[in-house]
Amino acid sequence: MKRRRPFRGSAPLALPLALAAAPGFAQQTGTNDVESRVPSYTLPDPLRLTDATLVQGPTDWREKRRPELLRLFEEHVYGRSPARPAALRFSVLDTDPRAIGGLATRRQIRVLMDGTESGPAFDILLYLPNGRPRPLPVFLGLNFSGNHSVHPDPGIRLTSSWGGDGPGVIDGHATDAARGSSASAWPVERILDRGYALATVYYGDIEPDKANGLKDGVRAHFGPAGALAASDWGAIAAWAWGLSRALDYLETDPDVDAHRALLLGHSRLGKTALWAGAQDERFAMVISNNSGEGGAALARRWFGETVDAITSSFPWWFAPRFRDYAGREASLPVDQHLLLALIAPRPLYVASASEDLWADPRGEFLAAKGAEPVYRLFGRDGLGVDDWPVPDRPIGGTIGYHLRRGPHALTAYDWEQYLAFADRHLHASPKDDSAR
Ligand code: GTR
Repeated sequence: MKRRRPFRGSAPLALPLALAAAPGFAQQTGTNDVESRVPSYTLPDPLRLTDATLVQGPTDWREKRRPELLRLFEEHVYGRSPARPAALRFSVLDTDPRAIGGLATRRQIRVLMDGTESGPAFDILLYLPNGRPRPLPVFLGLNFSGNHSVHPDPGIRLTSSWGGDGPGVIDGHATDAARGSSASAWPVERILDRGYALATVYYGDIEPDKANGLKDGVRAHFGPAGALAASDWGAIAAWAWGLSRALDYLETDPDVDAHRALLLGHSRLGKTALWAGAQDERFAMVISNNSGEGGAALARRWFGETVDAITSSFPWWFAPRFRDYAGREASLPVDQHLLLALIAPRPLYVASASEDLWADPRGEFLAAKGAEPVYRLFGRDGLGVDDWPVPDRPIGGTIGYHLRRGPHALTAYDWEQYLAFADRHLHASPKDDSAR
């Protein structure tokens, strides 16, 4: 999708969990792609407060540990986001009941973040399968290249925001040639056929993904103004905030059951989906596809991308303070298993790809494993296995996981697992709040 740093190495081996704690080096520089060189590390205990008190049950988690962790992730990793703007308003731009050859109703909605037509805004593309009982469960995900890139449907508005450098984009502006350019990541017909609505938003509409993108995005409008302080929000937090504003709209759409909103994201947008889902408990399920460092992968595990690498290449993604932990991951007060734990007790799916070593597939599995104690606190199961599964064998209970054979991507295979997982946890029970 986007340019990735080159990474050497062979496909990861299915090693027993115990090897994660092989004795090793105290401090590393550079990156590592050799499992046997991963040093030992100790993860913060999800069920112990910073003052060392043990979390005794769901009430302690909700009232003490969860707020504490949210604050720590804000302060040290993603930065603090503002509340929902009081003036937030939605404008339905168009509804076509006969889109995609009559398969779906296409609705496009403009989210006016300060309530004015001239202020910051982004567009939601919503497909509703026709002939299905409403309100419908809905997948929501940010896309990388514009709403028009998810399907060749000529009725989708071309984004007028900065569109990066993808196919059909000329000098940052999307053209008709860009229609459907990301369709392989968005099997729209299949999703609709399975009885789900699909809502998507171009992340660049919320804030352009570039070093100076801040001046053209929501952070410029909702502040704070001037130079960023250590715990001010980064771009991931801004995109995540946009997802909550999209859900604000979905709550008002009578064709959608916002209690069954399934949040999905790939790669940097997987990191974003996790942070949005961690903060906003209205999301009924969260899916992280190959989210890697700053997403589902453990920061303390020296494998693949590091805090140093990610904050050197993409300093604007995080709160400025995150950079302080480059090469000092062990002193981070959180690690990413705690981000996953913040989704509990809601269904969570973490997916890796065997050739995606930069994202540390095994570290993603181990983070999911590390979140299990919180699911158990709520009487839910977690992954249901101890060993990292072989490729193409999906596993899981309330936490789903698979290691797809192949490269960093969001594929039809990934979607099939998400649809099955969603069916299992949410589809059969409209308006059922039990999973929340
Ligand atoms: C890479 C980055 C990863 C991942 C990826 C993507 O270059 O190092 O953390 O987010 O981009 O979003 O495609």
